[in-house]
Amino acid sequence: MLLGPILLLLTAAACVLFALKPVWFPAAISAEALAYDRQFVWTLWIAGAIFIAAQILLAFAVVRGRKRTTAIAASGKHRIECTSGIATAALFITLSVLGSRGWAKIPARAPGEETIEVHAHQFAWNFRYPGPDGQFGRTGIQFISDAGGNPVGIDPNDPAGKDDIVTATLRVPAGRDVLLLLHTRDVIHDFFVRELRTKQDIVPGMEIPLEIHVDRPGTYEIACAELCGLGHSQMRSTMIAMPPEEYDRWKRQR
Ligand SMILES: [Cu+2]
Repeated sequence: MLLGPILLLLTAAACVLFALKPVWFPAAISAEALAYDRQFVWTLWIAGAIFIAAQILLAFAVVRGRKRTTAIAASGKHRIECTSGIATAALFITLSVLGSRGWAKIPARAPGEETIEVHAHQFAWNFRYPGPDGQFGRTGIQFISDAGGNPVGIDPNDPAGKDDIVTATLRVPAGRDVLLLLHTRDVIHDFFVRELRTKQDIVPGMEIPLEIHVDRPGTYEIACAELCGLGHSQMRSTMIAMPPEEYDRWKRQR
């Protein structure tokens, strides 16, 4: 008899937590992140409604059926099984189609965008800007030296690399398209900024493009979202989205 009310109480508590949102996502800072949030809320409402209905039904069945000592065969009711199966499939296919449309809207490479290289390794991030000449210098594994101040491995013999800027903090211009070229020198890492609602794996031997467009200036955490070794939890950095003029000034002064 008690199990029914307990189920309803747990359901009500879960609803209150979702309604009051004591812990929730940080504010979205791009159009893609807002689209993600809209999709998330849709999914949450639908899943929430099904959850509540299922719990009420369960509590009802527990209370009503408590005196029966023999189980009733639930299988063989083809109509109920087929209807619920088809309804569930239709719901999840619709949700995933809607979600993939949001994902597909993330723009491909746009002309005139700011290109920045992201270099991950156990357990730190580095960022490289092409400098005033607009060209990245050649790199090679043999030139990588964390102690020597060359974590990216820029070839000292290439003049194009002389003006490259290498930092431990990612600065991006707010309101402009930014193309991040993701690299890792050891294992798989994952570039994750919560406010962008974006996670992208970085695979050794590949250059992975990631287009971002930050609308709101501010300071945001970059975390590695791939368990990449013992120091994984320490692998974090900061993304500073600056007003475009301020960003240009910062780059000139480097
Ligand atoms: Cu990592």
